[in-house]
Amino acid sequence: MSNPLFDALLARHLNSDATFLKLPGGGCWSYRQTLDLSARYAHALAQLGAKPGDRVALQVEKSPQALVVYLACIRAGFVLLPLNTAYTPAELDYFVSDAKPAVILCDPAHRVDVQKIADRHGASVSTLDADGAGDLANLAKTQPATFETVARGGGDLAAILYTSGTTGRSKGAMLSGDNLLSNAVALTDAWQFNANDTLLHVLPIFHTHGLFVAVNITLIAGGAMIFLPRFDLNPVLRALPDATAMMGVPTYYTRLLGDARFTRDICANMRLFVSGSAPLSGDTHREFEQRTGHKILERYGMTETSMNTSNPYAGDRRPGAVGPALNGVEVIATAPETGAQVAPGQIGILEVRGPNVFLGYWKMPDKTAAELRENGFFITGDMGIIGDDGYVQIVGRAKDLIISGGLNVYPKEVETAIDGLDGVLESAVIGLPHPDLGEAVVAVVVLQTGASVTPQWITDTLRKELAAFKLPKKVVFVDELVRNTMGKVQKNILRDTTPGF
Ligand code: MCA
Ligand code: AMP
Repeated sequence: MSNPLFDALLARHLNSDATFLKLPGGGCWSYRQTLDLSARYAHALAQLGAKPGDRVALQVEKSPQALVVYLACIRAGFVLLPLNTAYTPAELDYFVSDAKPAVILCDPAHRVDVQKIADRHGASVSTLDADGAGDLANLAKTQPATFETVARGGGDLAAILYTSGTTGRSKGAMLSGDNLLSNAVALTDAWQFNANDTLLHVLPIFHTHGLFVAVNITLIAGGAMIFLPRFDLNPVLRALPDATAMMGVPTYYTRLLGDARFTRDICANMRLFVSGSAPLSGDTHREFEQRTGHKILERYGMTETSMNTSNPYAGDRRPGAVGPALNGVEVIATAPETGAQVAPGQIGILEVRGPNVFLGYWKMPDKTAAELRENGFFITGDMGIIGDDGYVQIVGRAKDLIISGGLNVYPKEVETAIDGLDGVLESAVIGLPHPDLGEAVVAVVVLQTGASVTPQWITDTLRKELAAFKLPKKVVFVDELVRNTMGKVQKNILRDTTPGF
């Protein structure tokens, strides 16, 4: 049965005793062990009601077992729907109502809340905790360790990843098996990943960066991963001497640089540090090189496209640039008003075309048509300059987006939540430079006359509705919001005048 994603990522590892995962307690999982478990999980998910093409929603803490759910989905043709563990029940309810998964996997601690959501939308629920224990693991134990691979075309849907939208409602980016595979192949090649590599894996596995970039490359190369539950300095510093590569958001690298134990010696075995998801400052790039002798390799991607450009592995890794387009990917810059391509060196909106570009937004044909041109170019909303040599430099965003510690926050969503609070007249949410997170969310709020509301009350009340990473790190009260003659709030002025961090 043909299933190109299974064939390329998993098939040849089925009987391999090579190490796939190295775990914090000292344990190791071989490829064979991991794949045997993925067969059991595939059976278990099928027993819970999932059929090929059905969505399987996954909102659980990072664990090897959570990763196995992804592999099980590949084998059984389920569409993985990974969700940030920070999402509140209200946010989860939206994703479930939109994507209609057959199965929702959640932490046992959230089962009661999730069951109510599942009952409303006709899904079944099973559990996995941070240690990989739970109902799903128990059910899997009773299942066979072989599984007849389900046939899937390369163009079939493999995953849906929700990304927030400038107008509020999150959009489900539909990624096919070929989208994932083409990007994984291009990156494995570009970054020279091989079976001798040990990737220090500290990213969450509910985003493209930690899931598809990190994991798929390792699977293609046949390497190993030191699989840590999260980015924490002590375990990372302990693990670094045994790793050859690491991927992270800029915050990981600034945190490492802030620790005197992070030295050239500790990186002696390393061959590659990759950064992405948010801009890496030239200062961090240079300081990192001085400290370790390594030039961080910065690349640029999006949920809708996976990776688009990368600084070269062998060649000029330029601070402040994200490198040329990856093999097979086209990147152009266009004028916002006309959509015409601008000359090299001119600022334009970056557009991307290639086998990496997603199929469209789930059940949102209008939004898909607005962002994905008929000629195949996806309009990223990032402003950039492409030089004569093809190197791309990102200079800003045409979309109103804040990237905080590598996580996207759309101001509109936070403004809508704040504006709905008692005592609030209106608000503007902006991103301000933050020493740890790169940018942090700040709310500038106008209260109704006579309202006795505190910043703390605003944050505490929002917490019930919004994932904690979207909450303002600072709430500032003003008498009025500065507007232009058209009545539009001038966020650039607010960014200049609001006290920062
Ligand atoms: C956690 N908090 C945050 C963030 N993370 N607040 C703002 N921005 C954040 N990124 C809040 C929590 O809600 C909590 O709030 C408090 O900070 C402490 O939480 P904790 O989990 O302890 O924080 P942390 O461990 O310091 O986490 C920060 C982090 C993490 C390590 C930077 O957010 C992280 O690993 N980020 C990487 C995200 C990522 O993988 N991005 C890739 C997606 P409270 O105390 O109020 O409850 S983008 C992508 O995939 C595209 C395709 C690409 O190009 O890569
Ligand atoms: P997401 O929607 O979470 O996939 O985030 C994608 C966005 O992250 C892009 O549109 C960019 O704005 C930003 N991004 C990703 N990589 C980089 C990078 N290396 N430099 C600057 N911005 C980046």
